[in-house]
Amino acid sequence: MIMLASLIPYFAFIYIIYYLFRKSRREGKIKISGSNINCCVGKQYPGGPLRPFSPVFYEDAKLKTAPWAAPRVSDDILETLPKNPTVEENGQTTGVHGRGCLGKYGPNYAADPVISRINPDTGEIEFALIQRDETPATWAIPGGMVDPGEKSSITAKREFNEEAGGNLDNTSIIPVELYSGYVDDWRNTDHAWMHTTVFHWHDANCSSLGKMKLKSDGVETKKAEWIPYNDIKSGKYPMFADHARYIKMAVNNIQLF
Ligand code: RP5
Repeated sequence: MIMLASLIPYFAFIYIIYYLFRKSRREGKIKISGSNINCCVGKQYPGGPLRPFSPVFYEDAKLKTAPWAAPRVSDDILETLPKNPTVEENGQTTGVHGRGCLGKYGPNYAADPVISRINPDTGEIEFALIQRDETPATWAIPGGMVDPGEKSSITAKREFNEEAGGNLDNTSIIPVELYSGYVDDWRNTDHAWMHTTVFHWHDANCSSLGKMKLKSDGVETKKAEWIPYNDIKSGKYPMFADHARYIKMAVNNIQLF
């Protein structure tokens, strides 16, 4: 009995170490491969390209209080949730279990407004793009997350107005839906991924939307500009996620006009 009692501090020590280890894997910053990771400030992130190794659990500490985030589920429930379809297909992993820094388990719905014009002076196709305020500061279609109950076509307009300082509310140009599905976004994990619907407005005569002066919101976006397609194609403006693919779809759509 006395011998067992003398082991209590030893077991308590082991338990505290185990508890701290589990906590550090679940919250905020974790160390993986020598990198300090905090995905929500856009530094480094263990997700991204599929890797055939054991994933780590990661959920950003901000998710605990963010109003847009769903409540955290237990490990047992997590294992029963639908998996990232790309992971399922390849039998691999993104490297991350849990939500990473996305708010919801499963698909996280976004909408992307692609706005193009033909520049009357150069005859070139140009796109209304923003530079995201994160590192690396890639260029992007000014899209964003769908609010609860919102239609994705409304989200696309709202996000464009907010992030690029334009106005899509009263345009008579009818948008074309170019794509709806999975996004190859660096924030994807095995249990949470981005899904977007892409809408395309094209002003062939540069007589309405094409005349808009763009302006960044100074919060999520650093710059908002009309960018010639040739410069996007040449790689001068590194693009966020799958956005170069959506721009290419829009160019194919313009050729049908
Ligand atoms: C991408 O993330 C989508 O294509 C959309 O443009 C964007 C939405 O995320 P936030 O801009 O809100 O970070 O996957």
